[in-house]
Amino acid sequence: MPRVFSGIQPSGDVHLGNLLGALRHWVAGQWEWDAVHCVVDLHAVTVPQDPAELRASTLRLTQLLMAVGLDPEVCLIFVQSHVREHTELAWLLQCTVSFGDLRRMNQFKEKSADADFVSAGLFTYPALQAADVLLYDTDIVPVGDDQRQHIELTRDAAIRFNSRYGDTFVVPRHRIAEAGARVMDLQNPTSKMSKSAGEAPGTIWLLDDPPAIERKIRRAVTDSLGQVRYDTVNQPGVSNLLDILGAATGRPAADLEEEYDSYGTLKGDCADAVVALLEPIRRRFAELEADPGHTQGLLRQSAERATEIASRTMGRAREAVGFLPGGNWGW
Ligand code: ATP
Ligand code: LTN
Repeated sequence: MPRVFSGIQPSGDVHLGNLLGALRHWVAGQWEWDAVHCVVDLHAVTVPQDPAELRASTLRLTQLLMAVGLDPEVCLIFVQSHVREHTELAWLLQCTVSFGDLRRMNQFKEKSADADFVSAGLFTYPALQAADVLLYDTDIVPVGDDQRQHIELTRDAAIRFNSRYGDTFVVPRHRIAEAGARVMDLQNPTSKMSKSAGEAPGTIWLLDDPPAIERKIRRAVTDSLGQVRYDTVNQPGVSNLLDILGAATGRPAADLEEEYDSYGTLKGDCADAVVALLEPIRRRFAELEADPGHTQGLLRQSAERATEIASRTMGRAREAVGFLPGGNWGW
């Protein structure tokens, strides 16, 4: 069975873009593939984090993943820092990708542009991401459109490593679903909805209650053209609402435009569809949140299973590079 791997950062609460662009495909994929999903806390510390908040959001994100429908009995859900091989392979891959490759990464350019402090880790972040994927012999990486470049870099890193040192890694490919691949901020529809950079009124959080969802969608920025057209260049706000409605109801956004002639009815239907999508998630999350020990127990077991796979791949990589056996962990 092909393996899929994907990661999500505990850098803030999960939003509608994460759900439509990534998580719901992960949920569907767990039945089709051998699925591995990771809460990537090592990635989150590329920018400063409050330690207590990071701990809490790592647990909370795990619970949210289960609330959206990832079942730890069906797929593997684990925390990145619980498996040391991620940092170890990241080093080898930092020595495999080039400075020029990393400098071209859009996410680095966006995240470093207005930052007072830019860590070296933010720059080398894609090498850690490549390590995540390659450690699990991944065939397919389901992500939103913003991650396309990172997965291409991962492929290049695997190909370069294999050609330098001999066949070591499976070369993965990305899978970007069309609908919901790029949900935009409701207040700023030319920027993607984002956990860390999002404007509160422009971001729908998975745990928002129905009145908050309705208010945010009612106030979403549109335009003064007065026509409902799917045109992401001239009508980014309206197109975003059509995208969200389409992704939430399973219909192509471009088909929906004919059914609406006012922004008010489009917003009303969009809000109803999002409320219906998020209500069951909120309910399941409340149950999981009430028993943190249960989630922590599951994470301990999944760290063991993940380590088994990752340590095998890491052993191959160490041998391929030419490291002398003799480490005190049995290598
Ligand atoms: P941050 O703002 O901290 O970078 P993020 O909101 O981009 O966070 P990630 O943890 O980086 O979220 O991404 C998790 C998954 O959600 C990835 O597969 C990513 O492609 C997808 N994703 C993130 N934002 C969107 C969006 N606005 N629309 C569709 N998919 C998205
Ligand atoms: N960089 C990704 C999160 C991420 C990831 C991964 C996604 C880290 N490791 C491995 C897919 C596969 C992001 O910012 N969304």
